[in-house]
Amino acid sequence: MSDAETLKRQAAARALEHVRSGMKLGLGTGSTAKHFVELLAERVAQGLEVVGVPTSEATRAQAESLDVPLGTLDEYPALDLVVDGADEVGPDLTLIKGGGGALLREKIVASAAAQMIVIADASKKVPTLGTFPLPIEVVDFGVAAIRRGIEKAVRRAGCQGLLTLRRRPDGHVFVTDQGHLILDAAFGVIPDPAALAACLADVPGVVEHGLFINLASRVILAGADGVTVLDR
Ligand code: ABF
Repeated sequence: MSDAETLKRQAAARALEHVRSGMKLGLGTGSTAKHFVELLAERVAQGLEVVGVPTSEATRAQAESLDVPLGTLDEYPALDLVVDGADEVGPDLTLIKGGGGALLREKIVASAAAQMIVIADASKKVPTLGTFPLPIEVVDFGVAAIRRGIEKAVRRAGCQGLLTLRRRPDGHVFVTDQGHLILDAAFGVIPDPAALAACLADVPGVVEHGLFINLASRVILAGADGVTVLDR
């Protein structure tokens, strides 16, 4: 396992310490969350009783293949805990998420959970959000007009930058699990995440964005010098 994967696994292992039998658990998406699901499956095989609610079809497939019992958010609308990754962790545990394209389900699941623990390698911690392009999920109608609406709105929050329609490695347009498209916004710096979130919420056609504000209660970062826990 590479050094980076080892760090992700360390963060995932620390998060697993928060899991108790009987919990309803949101299961995140991405390479770090994948480690968590693998470790969770080992505990389930040893008798831990949990129900997982996956945040993506990819995580559902992984969890199913490892025999982690699953349910839906309709069956379990109040979750005890969600463990998920992030693309950037900023001040006050504000996050950029959605690099994996699952931000909409991730945010719905996080909002349904009593606690959200984010796991990441320490490189994800930043003094100011925005180096990682902000994913903005939009409907599949009038994307050029939605893009113009976003460009206009974000200026009110002091942001500007190129919006790129996300594509898959094979060149086809990326479509989310909910059938939407993603515009990745390269702002460089997001001076006021809450103001930006409010501006984006006003744009017709924007379904959701990757700014997670006041959702993460704990961030577990694994770095070369050990594991750091940040609480909000
Ligand atoms: C999900 O996976 C996303 O919200 C985030 O975009 C990404 C992080 O992936 P990784 O753990 O692979 O860096 O959590």
